[in-house]
Amino acid sequence: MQSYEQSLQQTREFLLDHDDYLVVSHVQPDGDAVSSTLAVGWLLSCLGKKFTMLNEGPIPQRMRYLWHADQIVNLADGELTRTYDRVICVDCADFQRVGLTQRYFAPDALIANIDHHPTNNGYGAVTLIKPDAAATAEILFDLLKTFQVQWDIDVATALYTGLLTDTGGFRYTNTSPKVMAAVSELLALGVNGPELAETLLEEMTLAQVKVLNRALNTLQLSSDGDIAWVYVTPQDMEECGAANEDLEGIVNYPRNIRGVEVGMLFKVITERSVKVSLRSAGKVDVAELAQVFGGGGHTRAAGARIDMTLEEAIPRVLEEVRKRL
Ligand SMILES: [Mn+2]
Repeated sequence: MQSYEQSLQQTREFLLDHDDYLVVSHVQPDGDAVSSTLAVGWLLSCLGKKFTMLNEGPIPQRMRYLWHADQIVNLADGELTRTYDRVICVDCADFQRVGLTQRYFAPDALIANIDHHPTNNGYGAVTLIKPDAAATAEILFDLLKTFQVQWDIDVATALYTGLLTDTGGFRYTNTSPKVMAAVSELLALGVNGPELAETLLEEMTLAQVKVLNRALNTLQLSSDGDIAWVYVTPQDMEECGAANEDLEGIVNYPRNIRGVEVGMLFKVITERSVKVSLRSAGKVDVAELAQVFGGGGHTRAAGARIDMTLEEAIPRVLEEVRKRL
């Protein structure tokens, strides 16, 4: 098992020794996924390397102020015309998380896997995994330090965005002294913390409020009051004009009820497919629980896609939660 320092060096060499990279992150990208993609792109551009940034879907509207966010190719808008031999995956706990972007990986592509999920399975030729990092952005903060590049407000804002969003606004247990030291440096580079908090954490679209209202109308509590859940259907999404990104944060409402240990959001995808988001108050390791269903994540925040109807999936997940309480 190589040390974190060795992994940083190995990743540094991977970036210096090659050219023409594909930089990807997970489907339905969050703040850390987007900012990590851009921080790697920023570094590669400083190194004079060719690169393409790619995601399966669109970048959430609220993150489009980020440096070169408009240059992340979205497969919903268009295809790439070729494959890549050098791929950098950020914030992806397993290979499947990259979604349809894997079509553009050459069959023998060398992959660098940069991530902070404890459930990361170590795919790729180069691995830079730090499970106790608050965000992939924290790992990239360390990686960028190994290069002689002049940091600017663009990269500082990207890194800050990943740290801010993955720590829930510097509130979750992953908000370590290391995070705050990094944040201190980023603020000194001119990052506008309050404005980012407003844009990324506070501001809601009307569609978001409407779909939240629908979800809260489905709220149910277990008889012991320690598990709470809500669900959203495709019809809700359509009638509210909501996109996937509008569901962000909804799962915190059931979780925030006093006495609740596990909060859940079920999103119906199709007749026989449901996505569940899980949040834990601390007693239950929801990353481990999500793995039962082929998903993953962090001990307090995880998710999985389950090929069942909503009516089948809810009791099945409840049973697994109950076992752990
Ligand atoms: Mn992350």
